[in-house]
Amino acid sequence: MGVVNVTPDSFSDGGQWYEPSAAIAHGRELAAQGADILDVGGESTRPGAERPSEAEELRRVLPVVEALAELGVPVSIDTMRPAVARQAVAKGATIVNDVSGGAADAGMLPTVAELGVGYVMMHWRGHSRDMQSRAVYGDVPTEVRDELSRQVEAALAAGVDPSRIVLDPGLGFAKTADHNWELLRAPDFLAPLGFPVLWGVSRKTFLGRLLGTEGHLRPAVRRDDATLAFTTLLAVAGAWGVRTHTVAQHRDAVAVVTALRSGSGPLWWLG
Ligand code: PMM
Repeated sequence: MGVVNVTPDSFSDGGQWYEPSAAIAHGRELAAQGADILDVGGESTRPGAERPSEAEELRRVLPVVEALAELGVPVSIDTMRPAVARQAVAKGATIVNDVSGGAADAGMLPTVAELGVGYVMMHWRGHSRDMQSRAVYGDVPTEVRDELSRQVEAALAAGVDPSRIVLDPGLGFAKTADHNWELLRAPDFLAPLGFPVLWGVSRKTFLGRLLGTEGHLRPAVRRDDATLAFTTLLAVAGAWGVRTHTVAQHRDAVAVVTALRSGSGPLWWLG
């Protein structure tokens, strides 16, 4: 899944693709590099971010969704708002990527059920403005799994088709670096729920901290090689997908893992 942020303030690529024409060109480039999905978002979720109005979010994303849907690559709309989801689907999006997993707006689950589209449900505890105050866990994987499981129950009760659901642990959302590492050390922790799993590791701050020197974070655009290491590991671990800011090298990593898997005979390190 290639990221197309139409925002002035995302931590990872803030402002770079804010103009619709730049975002469309960027999406085309990611598609040419082999993205399986283009994820278009108009709300920055970096810690501390204020929300744009619904009208502003629509203004940012709709022309980009419409143009990219014409490429024939599935487009997901990264939104917590049912009205944005509905209008983006009318413009050609076929997946709703909801970082709140249906928790931010009571209208989202019935809307997704009605639209009959794919639904990425991420683990979330609250809006970005103050989410890091909610980064308090006893056992991180168990709590993330239990909370996602409750959201899935709500989605099914609202009529969402279970075969269209993908789960996402929500790295960095109400989670410290240590919490992220704990989840990544147990990449199959969501397996008991029985849904495909998407991971959003790309350029996140915990990588900046790992790679930084003398207390300075490594800048977001120089975290792609570390992200690639995780794409390879997560492909080995059986992830359904990864959400990344660059695509070409991630495709190559997935091709390597797929080729190893397609041979015969035991491959002990692929599990
Ligand atoms: N992370 C961001 C935005 N949307 N969606 C999903 N499903 N998973 C994520 O981890 C996720 C997301 C935040 O960062 P960005 O600046 O890279 O878009």
